[in-house]
Amino acid sequence: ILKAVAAAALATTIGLAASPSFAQDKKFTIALIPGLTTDGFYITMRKGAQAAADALGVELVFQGAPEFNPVVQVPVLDAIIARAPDAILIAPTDTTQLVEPLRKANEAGIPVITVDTFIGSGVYQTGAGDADFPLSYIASDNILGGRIAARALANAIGGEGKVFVSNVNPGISTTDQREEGFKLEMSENFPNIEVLETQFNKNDANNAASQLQAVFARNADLKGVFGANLFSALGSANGVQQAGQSGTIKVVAFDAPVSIVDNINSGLVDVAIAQHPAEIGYYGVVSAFAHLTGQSIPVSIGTGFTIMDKANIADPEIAKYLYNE
Ligand code: T6T
Repeated sequence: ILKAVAAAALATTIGLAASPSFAQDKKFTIALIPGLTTDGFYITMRKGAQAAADALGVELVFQGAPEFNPVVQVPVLDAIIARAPDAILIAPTDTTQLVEPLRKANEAGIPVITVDTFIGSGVYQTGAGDADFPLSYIASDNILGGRIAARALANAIGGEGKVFVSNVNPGISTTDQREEGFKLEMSENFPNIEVLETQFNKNDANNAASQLQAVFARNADLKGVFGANLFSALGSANGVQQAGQSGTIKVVAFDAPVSIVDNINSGLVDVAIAQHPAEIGYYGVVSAFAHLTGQSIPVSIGTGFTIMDKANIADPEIAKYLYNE
């Protein structure tokens, strides 16, 4: 018997040595469902996810809806569940409306990891809430991001005057937290700044542009705007330009599509806060793979920011964080 065990051990050793170090008998399929497909943020996330999938010999399926909206995201999720992938990475488009649809995946035995956005409170695996079943949450620290935006805007307007937040829709974890962080920072540290009512643009840059002009029409002394995601920021900047207020009404942008470079160089946008979506995608796939191969994984992974302005945007170490299109 001992001989047989030794032979088996030897075979295993030889088998391992002869194959690439991470080779798996089974090729895992990991699905990535973005908030929407036509957004440089998620396109860049996919690139990072694909890099990890290639490194680990995993098949990555990227499937999403053309709009950031739970009504169109849930059918995509259902279709993915029907394909029974080994794991699902998803940016849920609503903190509550995706709970039950994702529970179906969990109950079907498909591990769920949320990337960028979360469901419930975003605190998972505590045994407490009924939305704590995802294994991990991999994302930017969006409250901190909102605080950084507030400091940048306060600085740009000299610490006083009226500003507002251009936001997507209530109920999205990321943009809710950015607004929360922005308002906390303003109320704690900038008593001479008045934050006007938030304008919700439904992730439509055209809405954001007309809302900017409507707020300016009601407040001729408007000093600045915080665009809380890519479309909010681009639209707000367009609105400022259309109102002939470029450089006068200051714009702080969350997210960093390539088109932000011209806006920074022209002075239309003061600061852009780039997230690191490729990292989110990369570590999403790595975490799913680790779980599938029997490793324990962190319940949350925080990725960083790169702050872009006129002084640093030409630096390749900064510009490499611009999003892919
Ligand atoms: O800001 C990102 C993402 O973090 C957010 O959840 C939704 O909007 C973006 O995709 C940018 O459009």
